[in-house]
Amino acid sequence: MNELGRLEDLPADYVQALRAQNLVPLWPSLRAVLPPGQPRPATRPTHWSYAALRPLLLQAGELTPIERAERRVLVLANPGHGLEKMQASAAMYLGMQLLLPGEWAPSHRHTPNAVRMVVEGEGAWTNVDGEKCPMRRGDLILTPTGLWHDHGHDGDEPVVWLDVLDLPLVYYMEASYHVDGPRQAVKPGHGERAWTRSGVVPMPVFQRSARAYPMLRYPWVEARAALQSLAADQPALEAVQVGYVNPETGADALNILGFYALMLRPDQSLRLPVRSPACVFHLIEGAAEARIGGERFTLSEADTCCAPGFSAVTLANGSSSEPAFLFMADETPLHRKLGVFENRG
Ligand code: GTQ
Repeated sequence: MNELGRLEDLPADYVQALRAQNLVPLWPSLRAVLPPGQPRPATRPTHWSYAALRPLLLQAGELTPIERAERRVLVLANPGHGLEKMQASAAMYLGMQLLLPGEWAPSHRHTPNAVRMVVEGEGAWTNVDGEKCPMRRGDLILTPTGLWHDHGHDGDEPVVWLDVLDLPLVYYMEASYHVDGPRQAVKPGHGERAWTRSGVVPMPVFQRSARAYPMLRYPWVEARAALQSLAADQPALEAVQVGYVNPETGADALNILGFYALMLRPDQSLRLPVRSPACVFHLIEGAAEARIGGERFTLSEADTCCAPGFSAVTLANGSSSEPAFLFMADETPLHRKLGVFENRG
């Protein structure tokens, strides 16, 4: 590889003359923007302990009333990007949101897509496009781009959930904005009831479903049962994994980020293929260890960690008697659409 010329090699008055015309020489920066062989992600392997963040989140509940916060969220920021960027990876944003009994997070809609992974507490709900979705531990609830949503809480204990948004990407695209709106009336219909049985689906003989997103709530009881059935049916299967899809099209549930649930059998250690997208792991149930690049994280329930793209990841169940269940979010749909997806095995 040739040693490329540096900026300092050029006469200062020449560089100045370029700058005056909004011109920049490529060659001093060529290797930075096109590094050899593989990208150099800013995203760092990072672990967020729920035990450490929970008291700080509850403290936010005392310090800032919901009216002053709109969304009471502590952002899980990746230090590799700089905390102020509020990114977990290039395309993913993660936040832990707290809603206290009786509180209401007002209705709005925005261009970034969001999902909620419910972490703890009973009695909260999200109204998405008129569908009132109860929030139970492990449930995945979509708020696709442009749909109205508000969060309410009729229970009597704090409710916490993990928000995953494609905000960093949409913001980078200069396409991020929100609109406030009135409280949304609850409409009839629950996607997960209509799409509830394997192998048989609603047949819109006269009319295709009017909704681009026919299913908004993916109950954990169903995803967990699917993983256990899969594991029982295929004892030799290494990766006991399901993906959250749009049941009408079979495509990824949302356009930009992908969502999955994974079961590790007791004592199982699973090496994941090295792939281009960054990936987030959130432990729903059990105990696990994540080895990401040279880092090693012990995950307790509700812990979250992040792996940069092109990194070697091994997940291990920390129990010899119980399965472990993980929720995963990644940038695969985006990479595929852009044509840059790679799986290096
Ligand atoms: O609940 O609508 O973590 O709009 C960030 C932005 C949550 C939400 C976040 C949001 C929301």
